[in-house]
Amino acid sequence: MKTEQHAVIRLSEYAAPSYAVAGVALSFDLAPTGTTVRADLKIERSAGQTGPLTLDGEALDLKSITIDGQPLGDNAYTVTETGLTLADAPSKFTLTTEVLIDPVENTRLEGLYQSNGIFCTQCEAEGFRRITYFPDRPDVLSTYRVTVRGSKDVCPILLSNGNLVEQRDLGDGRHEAVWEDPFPKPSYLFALVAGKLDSYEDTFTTMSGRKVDLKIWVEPGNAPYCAYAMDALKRSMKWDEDRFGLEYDLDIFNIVAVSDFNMGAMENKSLNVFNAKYILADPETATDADYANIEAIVGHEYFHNWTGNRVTCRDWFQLSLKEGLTVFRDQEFSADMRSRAVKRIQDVRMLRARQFPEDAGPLAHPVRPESYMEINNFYTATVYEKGAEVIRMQHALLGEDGFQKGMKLYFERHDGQAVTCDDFVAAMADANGRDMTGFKPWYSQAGTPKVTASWRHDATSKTLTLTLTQATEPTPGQKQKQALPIPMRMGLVGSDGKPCNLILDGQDLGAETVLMLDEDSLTCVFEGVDNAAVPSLNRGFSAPIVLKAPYSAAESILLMGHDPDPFARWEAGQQYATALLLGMVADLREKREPVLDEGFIAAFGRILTDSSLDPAFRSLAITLPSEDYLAEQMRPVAVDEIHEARQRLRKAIGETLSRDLSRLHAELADDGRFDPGADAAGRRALRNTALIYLGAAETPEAVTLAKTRYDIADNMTDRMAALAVLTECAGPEREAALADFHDRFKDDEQVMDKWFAIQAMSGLPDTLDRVKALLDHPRFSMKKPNKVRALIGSFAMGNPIRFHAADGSGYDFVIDKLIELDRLNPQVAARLLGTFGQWRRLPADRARLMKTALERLAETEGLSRDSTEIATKSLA
Ligand code: 0A1
Ligand code: ZN
Repeated sequence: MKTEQHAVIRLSEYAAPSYAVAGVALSFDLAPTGTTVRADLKIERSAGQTGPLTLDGEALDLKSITIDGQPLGDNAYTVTETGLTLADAPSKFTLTTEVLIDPVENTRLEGLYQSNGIFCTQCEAEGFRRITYFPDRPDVLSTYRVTVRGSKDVCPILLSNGNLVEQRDLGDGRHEAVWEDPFPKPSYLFALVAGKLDSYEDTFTTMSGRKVDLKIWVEPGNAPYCAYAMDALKRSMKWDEDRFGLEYDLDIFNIVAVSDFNMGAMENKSLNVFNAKYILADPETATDADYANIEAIVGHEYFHNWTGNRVTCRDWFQLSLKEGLTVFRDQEFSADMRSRAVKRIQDVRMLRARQFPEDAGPLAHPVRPESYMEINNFYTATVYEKGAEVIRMQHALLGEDGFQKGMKLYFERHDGQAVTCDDFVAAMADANGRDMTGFKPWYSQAGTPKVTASWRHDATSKTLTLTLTQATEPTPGQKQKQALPIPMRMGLVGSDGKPCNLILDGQDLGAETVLMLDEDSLTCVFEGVDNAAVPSLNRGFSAPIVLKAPYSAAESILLMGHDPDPFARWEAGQQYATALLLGMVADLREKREPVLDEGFIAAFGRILTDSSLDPAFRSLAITLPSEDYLAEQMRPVAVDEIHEARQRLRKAIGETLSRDLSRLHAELADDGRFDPGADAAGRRALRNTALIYLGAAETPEAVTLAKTRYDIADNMTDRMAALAVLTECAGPEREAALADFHDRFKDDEQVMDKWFAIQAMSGLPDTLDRVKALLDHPRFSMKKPNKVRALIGSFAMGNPIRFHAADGSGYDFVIDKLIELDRLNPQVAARLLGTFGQWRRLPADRARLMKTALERLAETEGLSRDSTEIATKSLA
């Protein structure tokens, strides 16, 4: 494999920039295939620095270059594929370059590109170098003045960061707008958008009484779908003031929604750019999950204004400084807006589904990685979601007040700077007079700690002895692991279901405490425990660990029914279900009839019908662990048996509880007025979970019920739930519903993604053939990341049984497509390729087939740096 051409960048080799760029003036003459970019950079050599000046630049056609207005001779500079070097630059000067770039040919969607005819930019992490020559690194902060010129017809709207300071007609059918951003920023936060756009407008008055104009810009006709996103934005602004004391700092805040975008959204200063799926919504086109995502992502990007923009990262190894912290903030925002318990369960499910496998596989890396080949590959669940857990533990350690004191000091010290994760921890420590050095290995050590718990009750001495032991498996490049400080929130639940008081060393700690496991092992002796109480451990998921605890079925049932911590109640059910399902998998492998545990189904039934519990919680509590989660628990992964066991248990639950499920399904019908709020969404979730269990029985009545629900649905949540049931049941109802869905929504980009995805995730045997046929659908395009993710991504990541087909056809199909995609959009290709890193955990035949497919991709001529890094590490 050809890896030698791609250099490895290391944190240990960080060097401060040798030049500063105080001011940037850019002017763009927009044209689809030939946009001219002129850049005037006020450059100054940093004190004590020597050596040449190198600017990054890729795919740029340099037309002219001057220093202080003087043209440069040919040997005064060198241009390579990656940049421009000035051997003898003066210590202070203005560099002016003019380059030509091609937005239409830009299928990578990094730098300046077109999405449905709209010009837009994506500069994080290293896209700015595809716009102009520049020291494209986050620790070079500059103020920007941006002139945008374009045709009045094609680009009536011209946007960039900061304030609009001038606007004029140029007379020749073109016009220009000048934008100035007063806040110094790194190049990755630059943005420009131009095109035919409609706006949805509102205002927000900040806590100091400043009026901010809020505008959401969308493709023509889409303004009516912005109301929820706007509401989420206003609530985000208010929440950041109330909870963090952080106020917005400009008089204008723009959001643009585009159809083609590599990620979810981007926090460019005062000009956030969003993947349209995280802005546009109405009840007929968006599910409750879509609404919740919109709220979270609008919040996330807005919160970056302080955590990311005002204080940014010194280098890309520090990415979690802004991402982990901002995810923590958006999680807290959603928890404050909705149900905290439900949000926590959803976040942990996501962490387990995405981050735990990453941490246990060939791409494992610390929250603050130590090296990379391509930074785009490090926008990972580890940097984001585990990073947020690392912040959450600091929050738990210091409490809300202590944490807020730390945030205040962080901004006092570092506003306007580019800093490190160590700087963040130092602010937390200093503001609270605490030594936090012991906490830092959470940033530098990869892998999920496994904590094993055991306990013994002694009736004579009335003590319960609890022992916790931690260990972390080696990860690539990190053989030795150290013990991490693990905060374990816990309690004891008595056999009567009542919480016990915790008495340790004669001290009464009340009903709950946080044990700190900061060595390999910890033993605690709880006194005055008169019955065989059950430890309830890692409540609220207080640490991102795998917990192995030897609960009996009876103990799990006790916690499911009585644990005062809702997360722990949910978790008890999940762990019970996992043990049961893994037992069934073992039976199936041994060709024994699997045992269906009636006690478990009855416990599920009690939760289902417990009307004192929040419906959203009930819906989550009776959802079985996913096939991927179960796969994580065994080596090698018994793909078919896991699917079979889960199907059988779902069916048994559906049949055993059918009366309760049908009754609930009828009772929870809404009154016809759609309300996107969390309570109404929770009722829909429980009702649809009931429908899905009834559907699992695959009886003609269940299919009819699903078809009826599909036909009468007046919102997308209900319509998709019914369609999900039908797509698993071959027959005329399925075909009729899919055809109807297509006809209703064929003109809606976002909704068609759902139609592609649901078919790609069907467990029916003809799925791969269908997916292949859908590649030719007029709405599908390999140049559109959302379409690729919906069809190919959903098949590879959301359909274990078909992706892992025993003959390797799923692997071959996906690899063929990723080879094709890598030439168009390496970033998106590399992201999907990550799933091939799991070959080692599969049984030998499948492992060989998956590995062979991956090797075929790795050998491809001209493979991108992005895919090369993922493939090399996955094969190592
Ligand atoms: N900073 C953004 C995510 C993002 C990262 C990279 C991108 O292109 C390579 C685009 C967006 C966020 O956290 O929302
Ligand atoms: Zn972010």
